[in-house]
Amino acid sequence: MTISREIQPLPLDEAPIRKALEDAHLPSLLPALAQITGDLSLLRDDLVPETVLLTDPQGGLSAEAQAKARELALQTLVAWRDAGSVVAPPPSMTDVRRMMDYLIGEHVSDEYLPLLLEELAFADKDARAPEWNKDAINADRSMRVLIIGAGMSGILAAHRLQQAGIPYVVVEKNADVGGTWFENTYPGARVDSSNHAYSYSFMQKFDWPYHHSPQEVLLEYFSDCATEFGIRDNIRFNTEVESVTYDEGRAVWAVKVRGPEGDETLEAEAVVSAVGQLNRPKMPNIAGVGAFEGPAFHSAQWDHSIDFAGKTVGVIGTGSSASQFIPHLSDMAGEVRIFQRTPNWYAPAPNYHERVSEGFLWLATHVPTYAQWYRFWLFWAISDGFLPMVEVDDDWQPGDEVTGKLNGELRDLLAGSMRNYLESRPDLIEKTLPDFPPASKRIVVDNGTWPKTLLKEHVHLITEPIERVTPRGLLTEDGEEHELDVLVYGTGFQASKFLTPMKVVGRGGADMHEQWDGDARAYLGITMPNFPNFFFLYGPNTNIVVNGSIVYFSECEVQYVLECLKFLLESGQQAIDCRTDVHDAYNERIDAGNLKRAWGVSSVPSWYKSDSGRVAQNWPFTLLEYWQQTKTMDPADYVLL
Ligand code: N01
Repeated sequence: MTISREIQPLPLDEAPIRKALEDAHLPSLLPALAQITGDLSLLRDDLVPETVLLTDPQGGLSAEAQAKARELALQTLVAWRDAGSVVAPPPSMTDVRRMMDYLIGEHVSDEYLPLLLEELAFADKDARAPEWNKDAINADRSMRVLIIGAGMSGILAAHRLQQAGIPYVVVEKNADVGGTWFENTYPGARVDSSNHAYSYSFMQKFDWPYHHSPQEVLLEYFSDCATEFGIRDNIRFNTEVESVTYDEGRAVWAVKVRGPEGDETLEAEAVVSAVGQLNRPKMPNIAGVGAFEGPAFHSAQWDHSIDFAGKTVGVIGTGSSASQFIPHLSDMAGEVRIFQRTPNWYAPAPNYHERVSEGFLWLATHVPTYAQWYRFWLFWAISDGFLPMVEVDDDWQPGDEVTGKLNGELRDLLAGSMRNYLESRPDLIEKTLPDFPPASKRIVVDNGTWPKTLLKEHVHLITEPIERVTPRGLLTEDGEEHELDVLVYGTGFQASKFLTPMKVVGRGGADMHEQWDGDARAYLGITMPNFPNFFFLYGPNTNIVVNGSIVYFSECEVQYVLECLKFLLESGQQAIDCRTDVHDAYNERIDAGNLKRAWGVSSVPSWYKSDSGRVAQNWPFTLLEYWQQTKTMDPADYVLL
């Protein structure tokens, strides 16, 4: 089991405490100490952080203030240990608010408090667990739920249904759980949000080895969650859903699956799609794909049998995946030719490849609530406060390099960082600096590895468009044929083709894909008209761009789905079908919101948009708003069947 939430006793020797404090994240440590001792005077005015910025973890505290804070922490921990290491009773709301205010250096708005308390999950309290049970509400009612997919969202949905006593089965096409973390095994795959935030709020892990852990650590985490939740026996592995059809007369979904034993039809009163947005590899629409005679594969289907030593490897694409595996390829291969169609913005994350320091780890596993306060700090640093940086000002014009004042400041920061690295190669600066606003497409996380890779002599960045794939390599429009030994497609996923290739047929024979007509929409990203009791997790317009972790969204979505099921049990209704007017009005607002964001107005290609150019993936508003909207279910939004 890798999910450790154990807190070790403090040692009698002061030396290890003092040593660990050298690595302390002080803005998180002092509220933790205030909480365990109940002594809020520790949150001294002279030690209040000025900022919450990922690039300035100590919040602008001067060296002198940091030294004072460390000494104060040492004295406090020693005294607390000597008094028996008894954790003070849970703090009052007023006290929690004071701790939060201290940590972020300003007043936390009232609206955020309940959300933040859930996210903090002190004392292992799972505030989002259903406090009801199906049989207590209606033991006789048949309420079987079929979940498609056992990745991060599917595991979560299964756990919540189990907590509520609702029978469920999970159908998973792969041989094990983990979804994206099971499939993407390319070298260098790691989570590009901090894993202290990219984890379930109620299953926080205190001993993450890295700030951004590699794929195998994330896979282990989700796998251990599945085991600990006790859901594995309800998962049918190596089984793929082919079609889902609603039987109106019986208010039951017939789910046709293909598994090791052949085809079978399962029945359920409700279906939860947890298939993810970045699930089906996308091959580029370049002439001759398939013509290359050497080994060729997509990043999500990495061929681990290949020995790259001495080989010339071509890579199409420079998105988040390619930016992670190309540096590793450059260590292994003789030559790497990178074919870039559109450049990216790179966000500096200095700790991207770093192990969590020993001192931090020690504190996280010896000081109760320290890890949770660090999660809160991250939540604040990456969340709603960041949104204004991608807003479109009223005087924005198509073609502008920034969408507004703050976006311009972000641009300067990112461009400055890239220029510094590539100072010696103006040609690379020219090729890598985008002429479009930051956040028009996904900003790639980096710690300087990308520009350093480009500077290697055997790495070539080619921006000449590809004309076609040939048996020997890639022909670019300037007439040059780039001969390759291996070709890797880092070309992303069919993100806007939600639920492809499944066929889903709802009320009145409505076909889900036909209804969407290439442009997926849903109410809250969760339900859509004509598909009663069918719920999406990570559905249309629930992807976040700059603010937060996608696990947070899944937790909100699952909470809403559970509310819907509870309503069905309590009301005795057979099914709920989203009202068309509610769905349409909601989507109008989403579209208008996205048009006020960099990714909505920009014309650069990105997986955020469907073929029509509409942003079908992204949520344009705050995290708070999504939490508020999904906290409860309003029956008035639905046709009751
Ligand atoms: O895919 P992408 P990705 N000709 O779609 C290029 C998540 N992720 O797999 O920019 C030439 O971003 C395309 O060029 P362009 C993360 O959310 C998470 O890299 O469209 N080039 C682009 O460069 C990420 O955003 C982690 O002009 C073509 C690339 O292929 C998402 O997955 C790690 C082309 C595709 O980039 C997808 O990232 C990795 C063509 N015809 C990924 N077609 C984590 O850490 C496409 N391209 C959790």
